[in-house]
Amino acid sequence: MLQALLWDVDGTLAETERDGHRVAFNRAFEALGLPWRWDAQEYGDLLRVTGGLERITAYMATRADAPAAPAQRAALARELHRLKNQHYGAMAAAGAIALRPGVSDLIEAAHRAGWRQAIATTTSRANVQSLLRHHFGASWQCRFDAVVCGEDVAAKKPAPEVYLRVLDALGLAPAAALAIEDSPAGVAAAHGAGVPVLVTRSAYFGADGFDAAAAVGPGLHTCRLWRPAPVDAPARDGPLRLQDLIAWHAAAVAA
Ligand code: XBP
Ligand code: MG
Repeated sequence: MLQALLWDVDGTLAETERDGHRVAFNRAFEALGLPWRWDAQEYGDLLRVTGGLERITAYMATRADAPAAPAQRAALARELHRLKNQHYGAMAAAGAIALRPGVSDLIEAAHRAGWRQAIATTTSRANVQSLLRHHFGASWQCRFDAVVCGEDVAAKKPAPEVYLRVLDALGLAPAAALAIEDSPAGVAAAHGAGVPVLVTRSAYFGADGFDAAAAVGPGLHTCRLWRPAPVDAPARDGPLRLQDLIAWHAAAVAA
């Protein structure tokens, strides 16, 4: 039986990658006088590396104008990541990063129904806090029974550790939960932990296959264009309902 929703953050709750982290990285480059700039398309390729610190470190390995000495390069990566998170926090706090349509309603519906909910993300805790405090207020943590972030794990997604830690915190078996993700790395992480997963397609992963997912669709705000389709979807319009999630989860667990 479905007892908990496990939410990914970046790409799932909001288009944080394109509209938040990317922009904030560019501001950090500018602040340090670096000529590097990431446009939306290049950033999509860079997302193959999960974790902001890991991403900038991997990027520097491709740049002739990055510091050659490993210690200097690592220090620059840390400083850029710190500055990036500072800019990201300011943007999130100012409301510059909107939640994706349907996200808030589904979180509230699950909360009212007494479902347990958790955050399972590879982003830094400070970033999660700034985004959710802005959208759900100072008491945002009341909606989530566990919040596991990038700092809490030794191996980020696609490793399953973040999901295993959330399950442990909730005291639940994997089959009692449903993950909501947007990326191949996120789906692999949930799948690796044995958690059925729903994919809400985001800006950067619109064309990926997601064979391991219980259902794949364009967003939580609509019951249209989901595969498989919600049971009575042809006869209705509007957002996904908790019943749709229950049905997909049951089918995934039975498969
Ligand atoms: C996605 C990530 C994150 C962000 C950047 O996380 O890989 O690393 O791109 O955040 P998820 P940080 O989809 O699991 O939420 O710079 O804080 O790592
Ligand atoms: Mg994501």
